[in-house]
Amino acid sequence: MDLLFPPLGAGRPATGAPLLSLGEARLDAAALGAAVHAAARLLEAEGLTEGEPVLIEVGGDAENLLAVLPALLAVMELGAVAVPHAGKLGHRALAHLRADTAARLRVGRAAAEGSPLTGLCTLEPARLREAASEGSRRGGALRRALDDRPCLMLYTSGTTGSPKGVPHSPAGLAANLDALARAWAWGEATPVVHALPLFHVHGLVLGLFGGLRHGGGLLHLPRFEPGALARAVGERRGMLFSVPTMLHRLVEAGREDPGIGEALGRARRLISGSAPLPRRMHAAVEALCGQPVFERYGLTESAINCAVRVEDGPDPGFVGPPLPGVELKLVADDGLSEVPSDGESLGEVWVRGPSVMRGYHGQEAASAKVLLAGWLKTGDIAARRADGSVRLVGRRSVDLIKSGGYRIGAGEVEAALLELPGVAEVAVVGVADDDLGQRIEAFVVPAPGARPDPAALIQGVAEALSPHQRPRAVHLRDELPRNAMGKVQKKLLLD
Ligand code: MLC
Ligand code: AMP
Repeated sequence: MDLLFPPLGAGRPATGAPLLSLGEARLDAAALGAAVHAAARLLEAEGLTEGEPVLIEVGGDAENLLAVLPALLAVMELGAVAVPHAGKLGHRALAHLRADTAARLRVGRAAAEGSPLTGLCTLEPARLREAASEGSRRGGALRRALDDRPCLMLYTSGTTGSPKGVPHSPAGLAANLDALARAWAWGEATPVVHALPLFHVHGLVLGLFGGLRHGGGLLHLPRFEPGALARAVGERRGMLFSVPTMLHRLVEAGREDPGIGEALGRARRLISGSAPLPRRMHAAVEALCGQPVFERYGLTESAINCAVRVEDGPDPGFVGPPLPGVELKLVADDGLSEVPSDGESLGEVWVRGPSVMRGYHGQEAASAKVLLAGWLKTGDIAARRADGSVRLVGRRSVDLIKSGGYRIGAGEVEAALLELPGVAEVAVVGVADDDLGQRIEAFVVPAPGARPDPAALIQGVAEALSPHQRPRAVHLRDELPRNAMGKVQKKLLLD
């Protein structure tokens, strides 16, 4: 039977090579397998049922993650649905996650007093560590077949409203990871190194699941620091997974510290994704370390769609052709016809394939808006060369912001701001930023007689949603520019 994570399957010889490295800790296949089994036994003892969602807090330090990640894998192996979330998720976002999943169980640190997670049955890291140290590989885990039932649900923002859950299945994930392995010659000799968060496609699916599935493993740094990341990639001769903001900071830090360029130069491959990497950054990274960057393009709703193939060589400005098994077309404004692949004509990217979601969790209307006969309307605008390579040029909506590689819905931030004292009206925009790609800024009309403190509003969003969704600047205004219909003219705010 084909498994999602073959190196964890019973009967495989333990090589002793690290499969999961966190901080100073190194787990080989046998040690990780034992930790997953131990977590599975605890989950079974809590009465975990097939298809049940389990909230998993993938935050904190290396020690914490070392306990939590095997539990995440165990949830998937037992036929339930892992729902990872940030350790710093705010109260509004947590309340939504709890309500939307109707979860009964969670894995993570004890909920703080008054937390929306209070009352859920909780498996804490200390308990997981204790169970793992008891050893013994009993229990029914590590046998998840490549079926179509959800094993993972990732939450992502839309232009309006609260985040929506995107279910993924083992069959879809495996197809995606196997296609990427061919594009990047990614096998057990290629460890992944990254400092990405573990609640998104990039860090979790590609980094952790890819490292496990292809056998090279993952070295994860829970905190991004340019020098430490460069050294780790160089020492392991690993494949760096990064977002453009990280490459920008590596280049900046490399100006002061020549060791960064030397270490990056020893990497097996440099990969960037989640947001556009400007051509000048491709050039700056290559000047720093002598290595080209390969880009790939994906969405929470589809996993990875396109990747520049190693055999084709680097292709700055392009995200590569569709992966094997992915159908891609560029659709004109009429929503019907396809634009020609002439390198210039622009259309919306539609994709179809095994890893494209079947629909958002419990959201029929929202799903129908973006899905048509299996095609996902991505909202991304692109041109395509005759050889199939795709060049992304922007997004359909200004209300989906990409900041530091995080996807942030303007509507969610606006709703959080409107709940704060002294705020009458608000408009949130993404402003071009050399480091973050886009920087969130908020324009706020105070309530009559009020004078809200911008710093308090920024803090309020960080605490309600998460730190990365906070505006980097808040501007107080007497009124917002509106058209004759009363709709806020965000483009005028960006001028
Ligand atoms: C700052 N902090 C605050 C705060 N201000 N905390 C509370 N309240 C406030 N007001 C804290 C943060 O929590 C964090 O702490 C630290 O200060 C720095 O926060 P930051 O300034 O927001 O982070 P920054 O340095 O800007 O982060 C840059 C970054 C990050 C590149 C490291 O943006 C990042 O990790 N991006 C990756 C996003 C990603 O993986 N996207 C993939 C999506 S999947 P602490 O303790 O946390 O350090 C996808 C599909 C695909 O897109 O194609 O891949
Ligand atoms: P998310 O759901 O967080 O994965 O965000 C998906 C969005 O990230 C896509 O719709 C794109 O707009 C953007 N994206 C991902 N990869 C790239 C890339 N290589 N270049 C430009 N944009 C990208």
